[in-house]
Amino acid sequence: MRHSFFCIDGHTAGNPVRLVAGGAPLLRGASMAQRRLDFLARFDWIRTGLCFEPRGHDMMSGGFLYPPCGDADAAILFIETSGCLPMCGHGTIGMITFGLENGLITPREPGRLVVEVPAGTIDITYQTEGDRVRSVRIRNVPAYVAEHGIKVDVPGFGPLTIDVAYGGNYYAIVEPQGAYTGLDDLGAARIIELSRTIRAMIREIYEPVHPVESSIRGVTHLLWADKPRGDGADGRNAVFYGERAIDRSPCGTGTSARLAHLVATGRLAVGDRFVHESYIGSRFTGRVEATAKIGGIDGIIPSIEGSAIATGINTIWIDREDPFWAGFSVT
Ligand code: PYC
Repeated sequence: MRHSFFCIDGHTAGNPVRLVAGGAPLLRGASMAQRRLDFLARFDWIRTGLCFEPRGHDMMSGGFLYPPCGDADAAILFIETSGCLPMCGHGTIGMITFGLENGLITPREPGRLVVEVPAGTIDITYQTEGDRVRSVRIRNVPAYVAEHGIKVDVPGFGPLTIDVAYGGNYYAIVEPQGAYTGLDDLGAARIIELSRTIRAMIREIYEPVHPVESSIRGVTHLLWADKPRGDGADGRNAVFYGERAIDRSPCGTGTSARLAHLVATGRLAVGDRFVHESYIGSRFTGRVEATAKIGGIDGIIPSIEGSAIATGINTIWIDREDPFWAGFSVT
């Protein structure tokens, strides 16, 4: 049996976005958080088939547009090599751009959208020029610091002190210290190798659980923070996800977590802007929009702004006669 998925492929700030415009399964659930669990239980083969090799690769990421459960313009379910994320910033920027440019999303009010994602509801504003969407700004779900000062002694590298912050996913944030002197001194291969070890070490001793939505839990991503490289930037980062991926974009949920972290440690305040560079030098503009409470915990409402480009359309088949119909991942 052959399943067809009609995709618009592209990238946000260099990181891939595969918008699956046709072929989404019908999901059960009264919220996107419930629909995410239903998808994982019954349709995870679609994610692995579309994201893993041979149809995808280590960084592959994207999602489906769904009708909203409540009073929103649209809903998104994210797929990625590491699972179905509660929220994905670069993915949202890409899917909203491709959805608007191709008539898949019709805003009730031009320039604004309310979108349901598994992590909550996000507000979007966007700028257009003719038929093109030039930028998308996401007022994200509340972000907060979940834990300060986790100590790990990384074999072959040395001791690190790490904070964990939430920006739609939980991030272990590694700032320059000890043997970590900056992203360029490490290089991509070493960042990936160390990130896998550090994430496993943190998972053994600590599991964050979202105070309001308990299906969101666990450290999934690592954010290596660094000083900026280009003019006008305020910081640079490399976000590790899945098993071998470094986000090519500055990472929307990572930037959100980093903003909460910088506010919690007194280095940013409400109203501040933070231009974040990625490993490859692409940029998002982050802003600290407001303070927030997350189940009684102090946090912020972050926003992230960036742009995306479609690279083509792609009809992908998952054919049950293909020995690799559900994809594979080489570890
Ligand atoms: O932009 O939020 C993001 C993201 C998460 C994982 C990769 N990108």
